[in-house]
Amino acid sequence: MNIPVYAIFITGTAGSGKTALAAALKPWYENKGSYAITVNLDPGAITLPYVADVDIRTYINLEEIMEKYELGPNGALIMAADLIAARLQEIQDDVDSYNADYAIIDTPGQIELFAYRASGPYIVKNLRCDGRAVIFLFDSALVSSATNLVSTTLLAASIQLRLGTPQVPVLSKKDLTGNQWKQILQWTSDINALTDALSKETSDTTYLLTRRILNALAKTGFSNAIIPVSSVTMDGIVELSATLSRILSGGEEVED
Ligand SMILES: Nc1nc2c(ncn2[C@@H]2O[C@H](COP(=O)(O)OP(=O)(O)OP(=O)(O)O)[C@@H](O)[C@H]2O)c(=O)[nH]1
Ligand SMILES: [Mg+2]
Repeated sequence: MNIPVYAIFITGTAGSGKTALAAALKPWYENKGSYAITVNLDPGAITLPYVADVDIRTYINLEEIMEKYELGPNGALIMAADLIAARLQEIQDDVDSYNADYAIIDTPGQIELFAYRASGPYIVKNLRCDGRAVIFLFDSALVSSATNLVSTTLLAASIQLRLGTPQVPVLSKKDLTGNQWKQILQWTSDINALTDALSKETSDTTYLLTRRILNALAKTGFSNAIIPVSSVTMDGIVELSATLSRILSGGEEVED
C-alpha cells in the first residue's frame, strides 16, 4: 500500500502561525523536488491560505454538529475534536492515495482540544508513516517576555508528553520581531540571562515559581535548539527542514 513517507504535525498556541507554516512548507518541499501534501485537521478553520489536499472538514461539519446536538461553538469544537479520531481510516486512505513524500499536517487552533483530549495523541501515534515529527510553534510576539517564554516552554513540554513524539521547537514570525529573536535565542541557551530577565519582569512570588519551573525545564534540555522561522520571508526554513530530516529519518538525512 502507498503510505506517506514522513508526517509533520504542526502544533502551537492559538494564532502562532501553524496554518501559515503549513502553507509555506508545501511549496518549499516541492521546490526541492519532493512531493508534499497538506492535511487540515482543524474542523473550525473557515478559510485556509493553502488548498488542503486532505481536509477534516470533508468529514466533520461544525455547523451540522451545532445544529444536531444543540451545541454552542465551543461545545461543537470539543465534539468535533473528539470525532477526528473516528475518522482516522478515512484520513489515512485519503493521505495514502497521494503517495506523497511528506504529509504536512495543520492542527486545530485550540491546542488543548487537540493535545489534551484523546483524538490528537491517537492520530499522531496511529497515522501510518515511516517517520513522524511534531513542530511546536513559540509565537515570537508571545515569548518576547521572559515569563511567557518559560510558561510557553512548560506548555511545549506538556504537549510533548501528551503526543509522545519527537518535537521540534520553532520560534515563529521571526520577520516581525526586529532583533528580539536574538534575545529570545540567548534566553533559551543561557539560563542565567533568562533568570536575570525574569527577575526584572516579575514580582517576588511569580519570580520564585517561574524560577523553579525553569530549573525543572532546564534539566529536560527543553527549547535549547529553538529555530527562528518566518513563513513570510522563509528565513529559517532550511534549518527547520534539516532538523526535521534528522528526526524523521532517525539520524540520516532524507534524500530529496
Ligand atoms: N509576518 C508574519 N506573519 C505571520 C507568520 N506566520 C503567521 N503569521 C500571521 O499570523 C496570523 C496567525 O497565523 P495562522 O497561520 O493563522 O496561525 P494558526 O496558529 O494557524 O492560528 P489558529 O489556527 O487560529 O490557532 C495570520 O495573520 C498570519 O498571516 C510569519 O512568519 N510572519
Ligand atoms: Mg490555523
